[in-house]
Amino acid sequence: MLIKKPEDIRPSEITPPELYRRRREFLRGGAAIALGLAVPQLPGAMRRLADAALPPARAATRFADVRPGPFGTDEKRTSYEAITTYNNFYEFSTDKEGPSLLARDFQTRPWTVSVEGEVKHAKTWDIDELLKRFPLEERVYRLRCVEAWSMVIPWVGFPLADFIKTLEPTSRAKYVEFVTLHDPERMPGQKPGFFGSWIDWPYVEGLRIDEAMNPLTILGVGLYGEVMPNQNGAPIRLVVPWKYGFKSIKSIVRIRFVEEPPLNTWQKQLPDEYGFYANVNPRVDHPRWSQKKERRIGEFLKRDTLMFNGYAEQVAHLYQGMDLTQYY
Ligand SMILES: Nc1nc2c(c(=O)[nH]1)N[C@H]1C(S)=C(S)[C@@H](COP(=O)(O)O)O[C@H]1N2
Ligand SMILES: [Mo]
Repeated sequence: MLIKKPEDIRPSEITPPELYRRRREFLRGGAAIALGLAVPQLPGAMRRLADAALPPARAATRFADVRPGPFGTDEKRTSYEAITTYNNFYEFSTDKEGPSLLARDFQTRPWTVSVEGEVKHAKTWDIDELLKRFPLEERVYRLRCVEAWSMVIPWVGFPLADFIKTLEPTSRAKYVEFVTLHDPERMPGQKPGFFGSWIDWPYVEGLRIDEAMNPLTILGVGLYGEVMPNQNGAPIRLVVPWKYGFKSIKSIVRIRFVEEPPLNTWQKQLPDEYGFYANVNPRVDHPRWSQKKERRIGEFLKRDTLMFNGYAEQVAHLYQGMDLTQYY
């Protein structure tokens, strides 16, 4: 989101000092190993240089069994480093680098996802029970942010449709609402008085039931074959590749089947700028900027943005006969 409020402050100002110290120590240790130098001998300036060059700590846990999934692009994948240090996750920071620092110690176990509303089998699922139940696939998808940048991310996840079929939605289930964790003690951006306090937490998103059942839609639990980094929405997030990135809600704790379209966070915060559908559409500009082109992270020249982010073949039929300038 390109929204800077006056109360926005840089993560350096909100990072608890002991966290900053720990990060510096951690980085310095790593830098020393990388450079083959003893820590105390590193002069300050050089140490800072080495710190800046270091990638963030990597979640080392690899999934044992991930089969290749459909719809993959063979475009160049964005680097792990860029995917995990250039994030939008306002529960932690409004700064792109902020979530990678501030979500480092976020605890994602125990974690439950409650299924509620218009379904036969409402129940609270333990995340590890979900992971055991559904076979994991790799899906290499483009992600197009409404801010006009994009990435190619090799997600690990499973089709949301597989999950929904087991739940047996009732005939009244027309929409699905997704909700992120609301816990200001664990998500500093949710604390009153912090940079994110102008947002009405928790973060909410919604899909029409046929969008949720589309084979492109997955619940993501990892990337590059590894467990989802916290800053990318651990332990479980939505991935809807034909819609602007903000629909792909992170760190989900509740999935509710409802009759009416849920009011999603950005539509609620800025109703003149964001609607319910948020399909990637180069022909419908954002009121404050064009959506015709995008900057692929890691590339210099801008690319043309594709209708439905290049997934028209899979999803254009969902919107047949709808005026997409009205339903944006
Ligand atoms: N709960 C929550 N989910 C969120 C966001 C957020 O701030 N909070 N940001 C969204 C936006 S604007 C984008 S572009 C994507 C970014 O996902 P990534 O950081 O994994 O690339 O997450 C989306 N999901
Ligand atoms: Mo975004």
